[in-house]
Amino acid sequence: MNHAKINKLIDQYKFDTPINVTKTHLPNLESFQDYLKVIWENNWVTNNGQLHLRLEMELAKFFRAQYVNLFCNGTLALMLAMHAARLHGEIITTPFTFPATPNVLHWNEITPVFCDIEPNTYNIDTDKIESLITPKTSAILAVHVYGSPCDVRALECISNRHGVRIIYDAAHAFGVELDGQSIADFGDISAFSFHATKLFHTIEGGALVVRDLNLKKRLDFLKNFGIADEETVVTPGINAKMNELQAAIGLLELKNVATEIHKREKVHYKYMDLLKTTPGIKLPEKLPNVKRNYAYFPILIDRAKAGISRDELCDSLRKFNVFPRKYFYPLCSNFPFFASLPSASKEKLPIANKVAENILCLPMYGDLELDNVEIICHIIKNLMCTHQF
Ligand code: T4K
Repeated sequence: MNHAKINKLIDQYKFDTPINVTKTHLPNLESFQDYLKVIWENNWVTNNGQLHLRLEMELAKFFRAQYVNLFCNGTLALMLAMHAARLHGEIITTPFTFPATPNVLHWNEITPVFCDIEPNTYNIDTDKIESLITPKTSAILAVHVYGSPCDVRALECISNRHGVRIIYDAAHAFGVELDGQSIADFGDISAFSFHATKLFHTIEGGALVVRDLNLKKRLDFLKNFGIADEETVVTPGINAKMNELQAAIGLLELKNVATEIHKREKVHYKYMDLLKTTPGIKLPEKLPNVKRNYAYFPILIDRAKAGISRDELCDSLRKFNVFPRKYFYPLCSNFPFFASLPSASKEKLPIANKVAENILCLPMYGDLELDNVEIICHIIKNLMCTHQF
């Protein structure tokens, strides 16, 4: 590594303000204040308020779905999805995800069975699922990682063949369509996260899209302590309700989704264009028949060809005030509380382990200026050269 060259580069290209992996989009303050006035006039701030109901309806339209259920965050939404669907025993899932995915299984006293991923989309490898099915398997919990759809047709076939449910963790997939169909149309339940880091958000929040009215009703009880009416508690529920301030942000942010996706698309193709001939960098795959949402921009570094490792690149970029993230490292199957599971051994998950060691998500958000994308790519290419010598 040539320290003098790197220091010179830092002097030239260091950003004055940090460029993070993402930047929360906030609605216009005055329009939020208008909603605050409504909330103040109603004197109703949570528990199935007017804005909450409106957001549920607008999202049902957006997803072209019959039933949408809102929650205070995506993790509790997913946790209650498992509970409401009465899943038990073992669930086959991907290790290459945010900790929330396998953690909700633990909270439902379900054993995660980790399945390796496929090397292009980084989603669960459907060819490797069936050998993991046992009499205890009740479902497959698949994640549309970075918003790339899983092989939903193959998963549907597996579900029909073995009588197991399919639950999608669609935390990253808001607005994605496959063959013209909303991503929420597949599987038994799709769980979305509306965290502030997502392209559509309610500060904290989440939603489940379900197809069955009984399931929707059960979820309504489960997120509200199991209360059916003032004198009836039907199930040992929990408190996972979305409040009116969150719903107000959601109603405003929903209007911005199309613009946000369009702006991200430009950022995506700028990166693609500038990095396409860079050796040792695997860029996001083309996804035929998919309307993408450009939620993340993951690159996979091949140290031998790039001349720099993922960790060296990440550490060096920080010196330029650029903060990419190693989503999803460490791999969930290597967490101390999962590592002793038979399915968690590294030999059984070679691709997931390799991807987790080499992946880096570059800054991606609608307001990221294209000139800054150019500078980031310039820094990356220069770091690769300076590290080689
Ligand atoms: N399933 C999957 C597959 C998920 O990825 C997630 C969450 C879930 C389930 C669970 O959904 P939730 O329960 O969260 O609704 C972030 C998010 O907190 C998390 O929601 C998300 N996935 C995950 C991929 O990313 P961190 O720990 O990386 O966030 P943090 O605080 O380091 O923020 C990242 C960057 O975002 C910051 O560098 C700057 C920017 N940021 C962040 C915040 C909080 C802002 O610009 N403004 C902000 O207010 O987890």
